[in-house]
Amino acid sequence: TVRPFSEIPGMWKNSMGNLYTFWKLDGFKNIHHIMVHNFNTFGPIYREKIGYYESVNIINPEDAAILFKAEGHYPKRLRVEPWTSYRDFRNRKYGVLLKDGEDWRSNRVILNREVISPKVQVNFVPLLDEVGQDFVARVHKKIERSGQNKWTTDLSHELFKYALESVSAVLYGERLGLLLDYIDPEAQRFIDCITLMFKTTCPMLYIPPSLLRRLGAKVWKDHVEAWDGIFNQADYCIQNIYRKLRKESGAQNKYPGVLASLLMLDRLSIEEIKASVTELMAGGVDTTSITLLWTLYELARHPDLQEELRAEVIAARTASKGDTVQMLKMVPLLKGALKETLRLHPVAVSLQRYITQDVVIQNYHIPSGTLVQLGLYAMGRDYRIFPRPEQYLPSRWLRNESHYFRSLGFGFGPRQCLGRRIAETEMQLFLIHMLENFKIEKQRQLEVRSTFELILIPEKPILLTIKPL
Ligand code: HEM
Ligand code: 2DC
Repeated sequence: TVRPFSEIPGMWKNSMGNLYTFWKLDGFKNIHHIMVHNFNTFGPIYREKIGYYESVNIINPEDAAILFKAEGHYPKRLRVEPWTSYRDFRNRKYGVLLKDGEDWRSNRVILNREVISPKVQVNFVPLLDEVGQDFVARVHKKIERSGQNKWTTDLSHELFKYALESVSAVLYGERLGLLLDYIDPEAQRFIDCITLMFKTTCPMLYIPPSLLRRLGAKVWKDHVEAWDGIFNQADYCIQNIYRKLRKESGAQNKYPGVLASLLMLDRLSIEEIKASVTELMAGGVDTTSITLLWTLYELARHPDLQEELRAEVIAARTASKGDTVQMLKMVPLLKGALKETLRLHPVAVSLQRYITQDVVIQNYHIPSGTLVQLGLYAMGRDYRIFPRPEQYLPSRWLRNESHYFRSLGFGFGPRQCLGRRIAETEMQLFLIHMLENFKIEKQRQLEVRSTFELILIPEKPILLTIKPL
């Protein structure tokens, strides 16, 4: 017989006490480790209440399947209150990230066509390939200048620029020039604002932003300043394209980018286009760059695997005879490596949905309307789900190990990551160019853990040594 909701194990009775313990344990930074600990204590399902927000947490792929089958027609995830508060405060429209219900769906359907349909990926490849080539040229130059035939560095800043250059190329059909020696200080400021925006979101997840605003808290002020910086820079880029489009007459043959395509399609209002394009631009920086950094870190730790991947890439280059789109279909192990990176180092600590029908998970009844969270980080490291989870094994994604609801780094279903195709293409092309040109090495055999700054990021800088082949 099915057990009632009230019997789900966990610490959900003393929510303010939990908030205090959470605070003391530096829970903000360790949310992912705390979730692993909770699954070890309570088993594969537990209930939790921290401050004002309450959820049921699950870890098994089979349970994730039940969760996503109950997400309804308008899938809704946990609302990031500081983000909506900022928009309310400044009177800005929500983009697809923050919308819900029919408003979300009608916008998302139109955006899907321009951003993640397989049809448009073909347009992105040449743009992203060029950015990849420029990155490699820049690294060669850095190596030359070092005079040591190698370059040892914390690559994160270069990767942020690579990611912003890539997503901008796709959105605006134009280059910002971030891989040149002298870059626009405004673009650097945009990158810094995104980091600050993520960082200042964390404490406000558990304390209502409206309260912090009335108290004049520094964290709220910093958060507003960060979003202001993001919106101003995005506005500047969008205005620029908008003006050009109005001046130009007649159809161009060249692919004009996502923004111009949306403007010409004329099915969303300008304000709606602006809101979603700003989210895409901001969402496209830290996510892919940090995933690439983790991948390079893993390749440096596994030299044999690095050679294997290089061989695959070189063979694909030859076989595809200069057709890059074709080449991307011939690198299964490289794609496995990216999945493996997101398994061990996911960007999102959890996936969440408010379920729209009653379900039974682990033999407990869960009523419609409950916030259910899948612990993505915890799932990726559980030995019952992934054999030898501590090992970085891209080939596990090629073998007949079960993949059922196990590759969820970009979320699932109609509410999954809108930037997924851009991210995947951009990351695959980056790795292809890096593997064709350089050997990646690492200083010492140091383990780097994750820390939570809304997204999961390395707790300390990762130093890599890059050598020409
Ligand atoms: C949503 C992960 C890159 C834009 C999401 C979600 C995840 C995610 C887990 C929530 C999905 C769900 O609830 O099912 C990632 C990862 C990335 C990445 C791992 C790279 C490695 C990007 C990029 C962009 C982007 C490059 C923009 C170009 C968005 C947007 C949403 C989203 C707009 C909200 C979609 C909606 O609510 O309809 N992402 N993301 N992401 N992501 Fe990404
Ligand atoms: C953070 O408890 C932890 O892709 C919270 O590109 C639950 C939660 C809700 C939504 C998640 C968020 C977490 C992590 C960051 C995500 C976000 C949805 C989209 C966002 C996963 C897990 C992200 C990084 C977007 C951000 C776009 C933004 C900069 C405009």
